[in-house]
Amino acid sequence: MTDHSAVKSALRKQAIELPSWAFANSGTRFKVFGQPGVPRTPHEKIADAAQVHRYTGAAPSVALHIPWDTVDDYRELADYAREQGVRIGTVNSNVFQDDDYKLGSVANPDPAVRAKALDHLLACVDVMDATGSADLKLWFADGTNYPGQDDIRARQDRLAEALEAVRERLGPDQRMLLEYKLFEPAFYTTDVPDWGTAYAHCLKLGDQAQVVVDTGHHAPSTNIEFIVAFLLREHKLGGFDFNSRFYADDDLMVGAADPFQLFRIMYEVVRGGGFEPQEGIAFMLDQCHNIEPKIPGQIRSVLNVQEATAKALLVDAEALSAAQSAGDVLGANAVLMDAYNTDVRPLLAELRAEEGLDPDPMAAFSRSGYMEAIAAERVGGQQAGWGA
Ligand code: AOS
Ligand code: ZN
Ligand code: ZN
Repeated sequence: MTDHSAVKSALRKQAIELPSWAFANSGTRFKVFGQPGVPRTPHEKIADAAQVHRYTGAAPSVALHIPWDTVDDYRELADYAREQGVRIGTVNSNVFQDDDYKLGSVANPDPAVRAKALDHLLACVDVMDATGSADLKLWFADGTNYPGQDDIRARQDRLAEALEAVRERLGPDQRMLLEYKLFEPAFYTTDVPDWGTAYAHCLKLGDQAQVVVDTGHHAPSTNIEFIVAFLLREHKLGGFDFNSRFYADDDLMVGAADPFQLFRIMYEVVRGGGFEPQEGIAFMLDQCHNIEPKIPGQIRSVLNVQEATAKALLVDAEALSAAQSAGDVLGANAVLMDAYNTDVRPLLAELRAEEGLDPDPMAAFSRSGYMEAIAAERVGGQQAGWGA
């Protein structure tokens, strides 16, 4: 039998990072539905994120998105986060919202636009220096819409040049995490479309560059856990952007569309030693709550990651390995499915009680009156894409 105290102690160490933009208004290209009490400033986004940590005990950091979270004094913002009981985590760069970036950012054919994009990336490292953040997350909307529009190879050269300049700027304890995405907003070529491209760039860049797996950024039916296993084996998995999807980059709550896939991913993380501090994997959420309330949406997402992790930790490694060595196909599959089919909610409730938390974070937050208080206090909440 698996030892539950080992499972609990692994779960106690799990830290899930929340995206500041999940607390702001968001929507599709058709409509942004405003919600009452939505944050008006980066400080208010951090205050909301702190609520998620307060009730789950598992979300101690918040990722910033620059320029959406622009402030005059980032040290003060980091102090404020600490006062709220959380810290500032990954800094996300944004080189996609300006008119200048119509044909791309760091891979743009125009050297002036490339220089502007690189300046922004370097400015994001300045923000990291001020907040004490270790990770810069790079996602590029760069690509083309039509065959012949630009030179695919030249764009790779331009991208590589910018990435190298960012790497040179990093401090010794900082990393760059390169995120790939199959398509969107570009529809013909995307300059970092898959893990192979991201991995090849990161290999050239060296130890301070690693790949981010956003679970919504693949072609349908892609075996994401294989990618996780491979990258982890190569020590090139920098982190996750967790969310779930039915069709494209839906950014729905993680574990909502396919909890079994999330379990399979978490199993490969456990199997590959991905919870060991030396792997330094950042477990981030990248989600938008377009129609559901945002703070409870984030709490639910954290609980979903915890549940998948608990199940992955429950896999009987010895029994699995014995069945695999014996070529016992059905036996090996049964070991994995036994863990997946375990109801881990009582175990997690017990763990929370031991930590002095309410066993039911959703209910506890709902009772707290926080949602009603912010709805009354805050008027004019911001859309995720607007700087405060
Ligand atoms: C975009 O699709 C990516 O997932 C990025 O991580 C992006 O920076 C984030 O979703 C905020 O827009
Ligand atoms: Zn992402
Ligand atoms: Zn995305």
